[in-house]
Amino acid sequence: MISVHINKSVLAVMFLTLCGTFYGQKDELFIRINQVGYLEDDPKVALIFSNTSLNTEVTLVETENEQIVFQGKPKKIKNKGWGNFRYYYEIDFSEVTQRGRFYFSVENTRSAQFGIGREHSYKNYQEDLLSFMRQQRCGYNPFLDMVCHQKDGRSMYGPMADSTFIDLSGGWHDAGDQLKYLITTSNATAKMLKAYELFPDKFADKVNGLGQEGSNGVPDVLDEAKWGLDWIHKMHSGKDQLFHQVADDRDHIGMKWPDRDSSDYGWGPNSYRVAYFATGEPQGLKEFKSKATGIANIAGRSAAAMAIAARIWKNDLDDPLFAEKCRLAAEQLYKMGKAREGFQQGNSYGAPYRYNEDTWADDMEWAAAELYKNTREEIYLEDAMRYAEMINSDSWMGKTEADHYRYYPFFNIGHFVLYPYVNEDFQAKLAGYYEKGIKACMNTAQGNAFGIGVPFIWCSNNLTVNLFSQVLLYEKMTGNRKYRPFMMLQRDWLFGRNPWGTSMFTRIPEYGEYPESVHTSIWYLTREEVPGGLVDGPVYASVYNSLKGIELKEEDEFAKFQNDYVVYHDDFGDYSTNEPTMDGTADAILMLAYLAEALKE
Ligand SMILES: [Ca+2]
Ligand SMILES: [Ca+2]
Ligand SMILES: [Ca+2]
Repeated sequence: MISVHINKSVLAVMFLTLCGTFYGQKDELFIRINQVGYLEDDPKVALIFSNTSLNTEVTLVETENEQIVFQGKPKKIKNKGWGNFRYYYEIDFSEVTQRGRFYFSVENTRSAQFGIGREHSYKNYQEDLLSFMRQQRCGYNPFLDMVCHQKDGRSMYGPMADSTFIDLSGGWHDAGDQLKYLITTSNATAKMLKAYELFPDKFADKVNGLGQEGSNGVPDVLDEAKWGLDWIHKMHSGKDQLFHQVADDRDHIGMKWPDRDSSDYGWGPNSYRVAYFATGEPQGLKEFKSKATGIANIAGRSAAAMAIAARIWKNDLDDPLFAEKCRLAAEQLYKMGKAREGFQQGNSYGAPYRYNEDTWADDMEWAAAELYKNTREEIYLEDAMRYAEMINSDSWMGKTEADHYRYYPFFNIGHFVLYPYVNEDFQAKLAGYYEKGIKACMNTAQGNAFGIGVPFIWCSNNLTVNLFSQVLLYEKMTGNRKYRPFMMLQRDWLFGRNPWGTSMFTRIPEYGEYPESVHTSIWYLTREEVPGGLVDGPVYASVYNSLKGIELKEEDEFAKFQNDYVVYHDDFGDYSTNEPTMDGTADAILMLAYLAEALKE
């Protein structure tokens, strides 16, 4: 069957080629735009690629009245597009500021629809991302209305006897799997809190603390952050104690309902799961050991989350009890990080994959800056400045390879938090650190037709989101918008201006091309499309070909756009490009909140 199919395709291609040669018929052309859309004054550049040269004008049509609002001749571009296409063109329609819904028309091809203006484009998609976060909840999952993993967990490496029960229920399932990491949860929690602090008028109140329908007087972004905070409080199981991971890759045994988790950590299936204590030493219960030199990465980020929470629950939510609990935890966690500078990585059991974070000064800078904001104690300012210079511009930016999660959390928000409290010279230094990373990414972007500035290592979408955030916060620090066109190209890549013409968020936009067959239990078991999950994203073909256990389950709808450089598959079987991650989604809330409409009371 397969060989017959291939022969037919080959014949079809030969036939089309002959027709093109002898009868002048045009090959297919592909128009790539941001399917969600653009704000009125955004730079707007569509991309067209084809195997034949294009000599006609393209028109932009307003959908409601079928009116042409713009016409222009595409400009040929020389940068590589990676794919199997000979000609790449761009069409700059930044001058169009009319709000509404539009599509491009070129010869007989129509682009996907998109919007201009917040109400026609970004609306309130950050709310979808929050609903995806609720779908990841562990302990009680409101999407499934299901109680799970109540026996998390039994300790290893802790000061207590091994296998001691500790209540670590709660938190979020990390991605398509059901592990829980402080590495990602500390960042997700703190980033949601920052998104709220930066854009407080962008968040609705439609669910209660358990994530069930019905408002509770608390913005849902804070309900979600509190789900993370409550779990971090449990992981911080004593004044000088910290757990960093619950479960390990023994989880990876196929798709399972969270309340019927057949993985077995030595206490039988669907029972207790292992809880790893943060010792600052290498860990691993089988042959694959992590590296570790301390605990400051996870203690620092957890302290940052707690410090921000102390502020918000005191000032905005008028809950002095919870605020005080967070204030105290922030102080203790920060002390622990300072005493044990260095990093603790994720643990693996039977496979070599883990979170290889080895940066920690970024996290301590963030914590110290947030603590200084709360307390104005000089020591925190001194520490934050010292850690800032230590981490400098150290980042994945500009690199073509980096260990998985080495430079986590992918951009250092600590520089932004510290900025208002230092003198002009130091401010210039902090802005310079951001600028160096941005310029390195722009340099990467110059090598391709899409203007995308990230390496296609695992979780490239996560890098793209954080590059956007870094430019946005650079703008907020300096008032300088010179990198805005580049920032918007990164965003546009995530919503369809890429070789595959697909959004990287599940069901966003609902009328567009987006990831459907995602690598999650919930999709596999319920076939329900949960909106708002950011998938891992495109990877180097070399990465894809080297990973274990990947097998596509469907015919590849994007086959003609795959190439020997970078690939993306909307396929349940591809856990390297199509698995939504909890932390990538949480990171993207900041970007989508910025782009969203303010909520009308
Ligand atoms: Ca709420
Ligand atoms: Ca770090
Ligand atoms: Ca799709």
